[in-house]
Amino acid sequence: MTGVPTAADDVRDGAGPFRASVLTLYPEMFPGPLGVSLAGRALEAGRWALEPVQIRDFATDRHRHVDDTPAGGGPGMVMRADVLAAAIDAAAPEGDRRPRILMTPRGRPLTQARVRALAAGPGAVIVCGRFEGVDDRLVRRRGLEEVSIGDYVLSGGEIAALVLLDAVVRLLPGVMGNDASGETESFETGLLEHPQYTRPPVFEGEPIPPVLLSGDHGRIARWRREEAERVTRERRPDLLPPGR
Ligand code: 6GU
Repeated sequence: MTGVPTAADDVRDGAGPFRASVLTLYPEMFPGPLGVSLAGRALEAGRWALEPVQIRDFATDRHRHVDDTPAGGGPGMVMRADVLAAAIDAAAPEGDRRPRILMTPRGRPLTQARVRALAAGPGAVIVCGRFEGVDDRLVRRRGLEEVSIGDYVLSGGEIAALVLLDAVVRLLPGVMGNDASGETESFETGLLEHPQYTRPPVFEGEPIPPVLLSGDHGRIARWRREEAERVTRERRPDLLPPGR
């Protein structure tokens, strides 16, 4: 944890800044990219806190094993329930109100609505899965919410945890530079964003669409809405209301 309390801290429930505990075999991957730019400056300012926890520190055998062969046979290794339980109980003792999340490709897809809810809460305890998976008894007995960031397989949950935290941190009070830009962006309006242009007015012979230089704000708003619908229909028809 860094920095002193700021005005942004007391708007979340009087409970201090958003606090993320990340349980991982690779704590050196954190804060990683979240240590620079918007998220990094907010971390240094104490608007959020990050506590990486080395799962291996909670192993009990001489060789500090955190995984074992899958019951019933098969390839790969499974993370042990007892080791992970000890790590979770140390990072989030009884009474810790933060949601507990397991990053896994088997999880429910992460959505902007879930990101918004997390950002409004006290923080998160995030378990990064590795190997073939995690003992399912641990998932149920510690109430882990299984979350995926998309339909592809990563080598571990760490990069997925960084994605989730990036999405959350930019919504925390005082973190995002231009607060109005949050209201028009993709997934907040329910549509993908319209295309954007800036200077120069002609690039390699291609002009900016003239409507954007017309000064007619009604026409501009209509063009942007139509373009947002067109792009969404082409790329993500699943986001459109039925019949659009
Ligand atoms: Cl959360 N973890 C891993 N290992 N792979 C993923 C994922 C998570 N989400 C999509 N692919």
